[in-house]
Amino acid sequence: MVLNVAIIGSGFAGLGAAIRLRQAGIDDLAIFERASDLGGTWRDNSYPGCRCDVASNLYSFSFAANPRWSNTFSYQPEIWRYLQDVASKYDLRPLIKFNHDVTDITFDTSANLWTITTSQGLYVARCVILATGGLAEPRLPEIAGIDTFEGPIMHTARWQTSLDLVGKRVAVIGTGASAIQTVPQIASIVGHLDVFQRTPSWVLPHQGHPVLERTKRLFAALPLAQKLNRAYGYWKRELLLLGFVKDPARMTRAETIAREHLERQVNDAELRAKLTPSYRLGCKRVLLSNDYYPALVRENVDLITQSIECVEPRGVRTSDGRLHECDVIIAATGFFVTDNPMGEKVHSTSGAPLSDAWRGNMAHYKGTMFPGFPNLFMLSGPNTSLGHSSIIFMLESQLNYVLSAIQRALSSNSLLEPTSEAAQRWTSSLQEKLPGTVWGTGCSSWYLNESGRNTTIWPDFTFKFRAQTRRFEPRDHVSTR
Ligand code: N01
Repeated sequence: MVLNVAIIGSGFAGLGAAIRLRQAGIDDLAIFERASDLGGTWRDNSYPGCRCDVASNLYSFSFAANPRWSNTFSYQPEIWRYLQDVASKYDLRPLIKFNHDVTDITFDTSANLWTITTSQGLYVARCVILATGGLAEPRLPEIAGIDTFEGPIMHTARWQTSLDLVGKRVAVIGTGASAIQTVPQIASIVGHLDVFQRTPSWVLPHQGHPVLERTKRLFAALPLAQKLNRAYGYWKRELLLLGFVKDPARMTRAETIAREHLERQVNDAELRAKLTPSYRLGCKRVLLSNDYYPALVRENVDLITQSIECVEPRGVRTSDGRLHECDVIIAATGFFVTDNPMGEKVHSTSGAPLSDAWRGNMAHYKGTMFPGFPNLFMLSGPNTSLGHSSIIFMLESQLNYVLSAIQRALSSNSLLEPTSEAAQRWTSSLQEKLPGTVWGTGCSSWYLNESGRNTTIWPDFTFKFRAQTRRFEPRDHVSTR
């Protein structure tokens, strides 16, 4: 059977795509999911303390509000449950082919169809939506000798609940968003904790708090009240963009707040100095926490800032020659983002891998379509991530475009792809803008690819992206039958 649309991934993006397609009357869909359950990054990141740093009223589908969020900034179990509830409400489970790992997506020019190779066989589809996400492939650190470590090594995105950390000597490598959430949770149960920091993060006070029962009742009874709350949160975040994009010097005020936060929570001047970043706030992801610094000042916790020389069977050796013995290593070392292996599995009509778009060797159109990839769409594609607001808003914007394109492609039985000129115009305008933003102020981050080019971030107001993805623009595409 030829599918109308093959959706790869069952996280926020994949589920959102299936809902919108079905609402538009498009059937013969399948969602391919490599795991045995849905939820994407919110299924995989089950480490203790995992929480979203965007308020839940905004970090959820506009068409599926949840009046029962228990916290203004929800923890992972509740977000994952939300996705399960959405899948049930829209009856999506029958569409999902679980345990189907997609290994190749190639366009068959003789049949004008996409061939999707999975661990459980071949499928063909008229259109493909890649909803595989940017934070899907955990990156283990490349450290000499890491394979020789005698104990377990666990990435935060592959947390093993069966691994008992109580009383153990634990090393956490990395101090990004995942580390600062999990360190406070495990610090009180482990015997000793060494936190290996390569670059300090800017940490702002967390504003999250439990939602009052009466607020939940209000949101349930009066959906407009929740919509207004969402709109308020949205516009407050849009204003932040002035600092991120228009004038990074505006970040000075937030830097002062972060420094005061650090001073309030850490008395030791030497430790404070180690924790003070030397780059502009916002250049790397801004972190929110009220319990990370207090965890670091605990008796049983050490912040190690000497660089890691190697890993040995009994622990981590730093450049000062010291061996930090440990029983378990936790890698909070992030993800393959600009070098996501998925990009190598998808090929254009001429055989070029989609990963070229992240490398900066291939222009993209609205982060969603690519010349040479007819009827193929990517959600959370190049330059659609954000440093200041909710990625769900961007996803829903992309879905407007994707839906309008797929309706046209299916109804006219045609193949649509952006012209090289339109894609080049789009990509060049972003690349002209990005160096002047906070992400171009000279730090290393997962927003930048190997050559330092930012192929990740959308450098403008999100409402501008919404306006530009409102509907399919025929003049920017070639259509063939
Ligand atoms: O990963 P990261 P993450 N030796 O890449 C260090 C989302 N997220 O999983 O900064 C030593 O940010 C690396 O050091 P440096 C969110 O978008 C959201 O924490 O490169 N250290 C860094 O400290 C987030 O931004 C939430 O010098 C090494 C850390 O590891 C994104 O996921 C929660 C190393 C990696 O930090 C990724 O966050 C969790 C090495 N060889 C995740 N290699 C929320 O919503 C890497 N590092 C709050």
